[in-house]
Amino acid sequence: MATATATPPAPKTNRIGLQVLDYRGGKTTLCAGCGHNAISERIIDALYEMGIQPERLMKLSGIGCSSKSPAYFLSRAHSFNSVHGRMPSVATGAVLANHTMQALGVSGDGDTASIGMGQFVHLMRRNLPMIYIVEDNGVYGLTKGQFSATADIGSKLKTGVINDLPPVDLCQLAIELGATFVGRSFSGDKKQLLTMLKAALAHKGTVLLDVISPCVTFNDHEGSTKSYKFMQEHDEVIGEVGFVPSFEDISVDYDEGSTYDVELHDGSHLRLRKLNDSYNPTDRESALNSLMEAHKKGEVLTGVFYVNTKQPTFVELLNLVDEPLGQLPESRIRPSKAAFDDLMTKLM
Ligand SMILES: Cc1ncc(C[n+]2csc(CCOP(=O)(O)OP(=O)(O)O)c2C)c(N)n1
Ligand code: SF4
Ligand SMILES: [Mg+2]
Repeated sequence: MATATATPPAPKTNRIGLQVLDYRGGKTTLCAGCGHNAISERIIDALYEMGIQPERLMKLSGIGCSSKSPAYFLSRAHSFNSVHGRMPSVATGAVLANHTMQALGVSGDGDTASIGMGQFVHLMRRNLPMIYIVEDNGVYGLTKGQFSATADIGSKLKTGVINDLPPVDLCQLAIELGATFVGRSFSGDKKQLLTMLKAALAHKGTVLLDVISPCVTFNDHEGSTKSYKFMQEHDEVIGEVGFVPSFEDISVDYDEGSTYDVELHDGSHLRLRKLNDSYNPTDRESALNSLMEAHKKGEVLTGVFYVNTKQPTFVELLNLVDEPLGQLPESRIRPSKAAFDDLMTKLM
């Protein structure tokens, strides 16, 4: 008698019919246990769960172990690995050439806060629509673990060298300069990081996510303030982050008295639990004060610190046409001979 063969279950797909496999990249060459690998995993999950078409994503990075990581997620997306510290100018050009795509930048604390600082600050003040992730381990991992500009004062290298310079807080800087969605997370906090990434995908404007991402090879020892152990002991969550995407039922129950509800551009909702009455994530001063207070106490504050959904993006400020500039036909970008002649007459 013939035995019935069971039909294998259909693979799980997202809202655009793709499997999580469609969001994967090449095999990582980073050290086992490197925080950057966990961040790549969360990026894959967030893009899958939000149903972003892989070919609609542009991945941008600089130089460093962190900047290599876009090779390890979304092979089907477009990718540009720039010169060290120059990702912001490449991203600005790419977004202006095609603002209909989702831009995702991945950089390191060295790539951003040292060689790339000049470029970083100008990106933040323009509110260019993109997500900018700093995989922050306090060292230049790729060049064997020298201190970066985000290393805390008093932290110690494996060689015993103590850092005696104050750190640059990239979140504080981004808020001061004009970024409109600013937060910090930890590569070891799966739930918080995934939620923040999904909310970031629904925001229109510059998102800066500083993700503490321990370097297991050069900065995970006693005396480091960017180690797994230090983060487990000093991570102070500013308020639980919740996110309801526009394609789900937004009436999900929440207590208005204890939660800030911020409607994002695509109709999604970011929900932040209130921890105290003086903190308001839509108020820059509140956000900056909280970060400064946390520094004084030696805590690493994580969560979404600041959101502003009212500020026009750089694309809106420039009044760009709806279509990608890079795809406009010559007839729309080249002034006619009559227009040139007219201009020349006026200049004479
Ligand atoms: C112009 C230039 N200067 C210096 C270097 C050497 N270099 C390569 S990566 C790097 C720092 C990387 O640190 P970070 O951005 O924190 O990335 P990580 O490796 O820690 O993830 C440096 C200084 C370089 N490649 N190019
Ligand atoms: S050296 Fe550090 S930052 Fe680079 S891959 Fe290894 S653990 Fe990650
Ligand atoms: Mg680094």
